[in-house]
Amino acid sequence: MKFGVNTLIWSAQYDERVRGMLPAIKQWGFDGIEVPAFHPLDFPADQIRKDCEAHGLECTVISIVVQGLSLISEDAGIRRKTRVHLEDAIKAAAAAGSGLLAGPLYSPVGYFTGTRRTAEEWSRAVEGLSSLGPALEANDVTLGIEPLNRFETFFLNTAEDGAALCDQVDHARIGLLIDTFHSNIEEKHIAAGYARAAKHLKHVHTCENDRGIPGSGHVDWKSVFETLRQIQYDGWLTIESFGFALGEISAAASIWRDIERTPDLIASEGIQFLRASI
Ligand code: LER
Ligand code: MN
Repeated sequence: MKFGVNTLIWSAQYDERVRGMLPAIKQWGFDGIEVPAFHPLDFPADQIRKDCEAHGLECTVISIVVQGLSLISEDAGIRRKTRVHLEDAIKAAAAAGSGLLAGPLYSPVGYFTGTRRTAEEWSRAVEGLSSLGPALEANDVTLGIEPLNRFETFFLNTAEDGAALCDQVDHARIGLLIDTFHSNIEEKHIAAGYARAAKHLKHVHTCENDRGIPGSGHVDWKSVFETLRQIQYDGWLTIESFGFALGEISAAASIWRDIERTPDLIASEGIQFLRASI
């Protein structure tokens, strides 16, 4: 297994603040960083690739479907633009040296229709995701679709539904990212969600129930790690959290206070806990 940390802990973009953290991230014991490519055409892929090489780090990439786009929209034009956005994100991930692009890649975080998911929306997601197959092959990238908790999306909340979606898409490069933070809200048992996702599991976000230091809250890590070992998961364990005062990013993640004494501690103490536990 490899250990990663998402740079949204320090900044909304890959910038000098993040670059300055790379020596510490390496020294704390991480194998790689996870960087956001929310706007793939403005993504500094070359810089990230070079910096990672220079510091002996690898990289994974997350993206979102930005406001105004949606793979499940009834508007075929919006769906087409969303596929282009996702293909650009796939290319950006590959250019940064990542073989993985993950995140809630179906509709924007915080987008709701006021009703539950419809069969039409489901079919559009299956069709839209399936259409990304050739771009994934051409760029040697794998997709990790992330279910989110009910307060962030209505479309995909559980590992069960994520696995059903991937069963229908049925593409070796299209699977799931399961995040303990969301699972803690939506699953009866977090570990059971990982067992259900097993066949499709491509990426794991190891987050405490409050997005604080992994190991400091009530996530049942012991059973999660037992299950990950049982299903022979061999991918990334990536700590994801968000700066405490990063404007739009903190707001999107509903971070309204200092979760820990410093953001750094989420990474530096979190990795110690993960390495000692797995
Ligand atoms: C958002 O809650 C989240 O978990 C992120 O991974 C989405 O990009
Ligand atoms: Mn996540």
